Amino acid sequence: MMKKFLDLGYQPLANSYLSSKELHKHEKKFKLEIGFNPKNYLVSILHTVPKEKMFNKDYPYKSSESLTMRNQFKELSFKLNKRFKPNLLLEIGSNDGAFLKNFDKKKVIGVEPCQNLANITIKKGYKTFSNYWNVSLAKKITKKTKVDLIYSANTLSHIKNYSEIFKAVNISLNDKGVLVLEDPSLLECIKRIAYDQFYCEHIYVFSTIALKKILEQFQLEIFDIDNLQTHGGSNRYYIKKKSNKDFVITKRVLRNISKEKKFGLNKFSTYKKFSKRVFFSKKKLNEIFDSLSKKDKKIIGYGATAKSCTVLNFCKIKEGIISFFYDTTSYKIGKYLPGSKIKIKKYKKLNRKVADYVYLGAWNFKEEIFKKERFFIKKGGKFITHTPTPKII
Ligand code: JHZ
Repeated sequence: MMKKFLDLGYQPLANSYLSSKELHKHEKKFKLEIGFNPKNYLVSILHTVPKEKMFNKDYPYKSSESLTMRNQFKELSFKLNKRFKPNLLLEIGSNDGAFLKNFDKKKVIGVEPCQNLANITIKKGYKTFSNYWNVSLAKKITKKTKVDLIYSANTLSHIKNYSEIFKAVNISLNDKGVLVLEDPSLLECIKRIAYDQFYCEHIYVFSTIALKKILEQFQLEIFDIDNLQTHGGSNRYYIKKKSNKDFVITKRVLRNISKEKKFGLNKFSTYKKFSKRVFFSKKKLNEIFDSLSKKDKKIIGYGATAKSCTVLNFCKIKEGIISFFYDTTSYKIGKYLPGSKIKIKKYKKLNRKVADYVYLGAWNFKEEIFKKERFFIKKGGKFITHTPTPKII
């Protein structure tokens, strides 16, 4: 049923940063192939890794690490309060509480399977369940009171069994309640040749047309959409139970659907073209690194993202080409990127003594980073990006 269109080779677990002790041990790698299902338009990776291997007590990614995300969650909390006035809200994949902390503690419940992250909100007094979201948890949490709003950002794309998610949502959500989902947009991913949206954790990259089809199976429907710049282009879907007639389906939903169909997200040929562009992108990026290395330019990386794992391993960029990465996440500092084994150092403001060129691992935070590093830019420092086309900026 799934038709393969892209092979990104063998890849290590994207968020499994290596300690110096692990550096010389054998790293387990997994085939990263991407496919398209012509029946429901779903795009997904073809070989999945058990969730316990990825989302556990050592999960390194914290949503609060970026100012952009902190601001966005704050803004969104105002918006949701104003539009839906929820008395009780539940977040699936609450991470370190970047979103939850904008609400009254009595009015929110977090669900976060990674214990190290759940502990952060538990310690701050937020009711948080350190579990995977599923039917039995939904029954337990909302036995007495159902919730008015369920929010989940960058979580649905990580869960193989989406049926379980929506079944559980139907149990916990009031009949008049709203489900708000936020995930990278497939249209933006394809347009920007952002093939690094594919890695072990991102089982799906959703389009509106695919999500719509899935939701139909659970008597749920999208009634509004926000197109966001977040994470290199995301969609925020507002979803209701079909039986709820309080919300009309906005023109934005219809516009997104026709935009995606016009672009060809419902056709396999679109993905084959994308695949060709990905290989071209690899060639171009390698040419840039090769020419700078020949000139003995100092190159470092910025933002040791999960996405970087796909790029570095697919393009075979190793330590020696990029000397090290800067990152602000304490858990990543002192470790090495999986596969490429490039060291991660504690972030310091960029200056020309350290680097001539900086590869943007966190390209999705380009604006925030460029603002922070204006001094480096003023002094002639340059950045390298692979999206939408590999270039020096
Ligand atoms: P960022 C993770 O992906 C994993 P990643 C996950 N699978 C997912 O879906 C998304 O998040 C949402 C650093 N940084 O957000 C912090 C700086 O050092 O692009 C982070 O390590 N300085 C759950 O890892 C990384 O970059 C800065 O100024 O691809 C950003 O990671 C900024 C802005 C970030 O997600």
